[in-house]
Amino acid sequence: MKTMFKNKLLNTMLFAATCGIALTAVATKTNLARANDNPKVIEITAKKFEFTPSEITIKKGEPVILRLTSADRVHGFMSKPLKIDTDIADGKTTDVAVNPDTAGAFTVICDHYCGTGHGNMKMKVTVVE
Ligand SMILES: [Cu+2]
Repeated sequence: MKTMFKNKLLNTMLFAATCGIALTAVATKTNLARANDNPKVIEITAKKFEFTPSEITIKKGEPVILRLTSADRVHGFMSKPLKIDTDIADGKTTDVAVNPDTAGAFTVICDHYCGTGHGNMKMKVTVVE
């Protein structure tokens, strides 16, 4: 009789523990889904001959939206390793989705000729683990 009670208690405890793990798993999954549905937005402004901010840090495997605007004219926004290649038109917002799969330091350049300082127009994107 005593053993049966013990087993029942053990089963109840096991059941509770399993539920706890399952709930945690569901919560983690929901958080991940939320992060993907609603990625972090980073605003970047381009103007002759710089990007502001000139450096950003993002996380590997964490999708972000780069919200690009220009303060003067059309600029380019290009980084091969980050799989970004777009133009930033004047007077409208350009959203670029980035989901970096490699950690490191990457350079984004303006690849749309915009004047004498064009060759030095770049920004740094650091991807951390
Ligand atoms: Cu340029």
